Amino acid sequence: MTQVRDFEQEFLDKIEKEVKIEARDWMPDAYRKTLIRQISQHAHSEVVGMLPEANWITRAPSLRRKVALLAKVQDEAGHGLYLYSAVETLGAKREDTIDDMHEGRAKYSNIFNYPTLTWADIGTVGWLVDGAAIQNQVMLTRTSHGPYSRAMVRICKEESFHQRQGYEIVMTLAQGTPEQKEMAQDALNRWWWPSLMMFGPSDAESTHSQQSLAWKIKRQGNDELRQEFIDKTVPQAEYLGLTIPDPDLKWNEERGHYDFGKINWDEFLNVIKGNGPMNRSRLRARKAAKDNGAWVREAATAYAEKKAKRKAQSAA
Ligand code: BYC
Repeated sequence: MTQVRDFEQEFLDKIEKEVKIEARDWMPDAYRKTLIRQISQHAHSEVVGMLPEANWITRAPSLRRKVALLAKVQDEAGHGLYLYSAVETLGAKREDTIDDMHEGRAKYSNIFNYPTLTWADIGTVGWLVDGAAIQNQVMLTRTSHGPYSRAMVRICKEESFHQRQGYEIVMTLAQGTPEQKEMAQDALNRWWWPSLMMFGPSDAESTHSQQSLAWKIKRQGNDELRQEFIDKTVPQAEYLGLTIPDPDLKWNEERGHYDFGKINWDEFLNVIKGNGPMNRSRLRARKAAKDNGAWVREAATAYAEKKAKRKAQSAA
């Protein structure tokens, strides 16, 4: 008697036993769809995230700072490429996912819709934004999807360097002249709350968390990760002599965590709907990059086609 394979049960057994789901494995449509949504949005965030930092490459205050910032921005481009490749293993076309972002059907991280106004913002983005990204991405190295988890291992290594270079910039400013310290404090005031929003809505409001946790795409909820980030970052701010802009921030001995004030979720929703200070400018820049790079893609495709034709002719 032939046995009928129960693909769904095999998938669930793998999830249970911590066996990674690979490109050729059967997976439920909704699992595939969730991954395409999350990984492509993650890739878009890496690529859009290059814009606020690239804005300061020509104005970095020394050669050393310029080299480090250039390397960081290039790393973000690389992260986008690994992630778009991971999306392609799921059967999606990267061009389609990019069009989804350009047409407003796909999101990218809220955080990149704020402007980088001073050099201190570059330090603060490294310290807080890369810090929050690492908090989330270390968890994602354990995600159930093989290609995403392997991309995350490499990305986390590079993000740790980014976080440290950012913290060092802020430390230099915080130990500098009163004006420099003020600049660092001002950047912290502006970036703190949007950084906390990066973890997404509270678990009670999160659309996807419950199912993503069951499938082990996510290994921790949005609130738990946000709390871990706050607990880790408050002592770092204290060491710098900077004040976190939250009058309700207080160590809670009983919980073993910091209590913190209310997050302005209206601001978050407004930003992810496309109405943040820089949304339009970011999308304009990405669309222009696509249009301006069209000739490179066309030339590369023509070259590859010609090479393949020549190879086929010489093999015949
Ligand atoms: N911004 O059900 P939820 C970086 C959306 S870049 C915008 O909790 P999920 C870096 C969410 O998409 C770091 N939208 O969703 C680069 C959903 O809407 P849709 C980027 C957000 O997916 C350059 C809705 O809200 N990291 O490192 O279970 C320089 C409900 O949310 C945000 C990643 O992308 C947000 N912050 O959980 C420097 C990490 N949060 O899709 C640094 C990968 C939520 O239904 N992504 N939304 O229309 C994730 O881990 C998860 O997608 C999230 C959200 C935790 C972000």
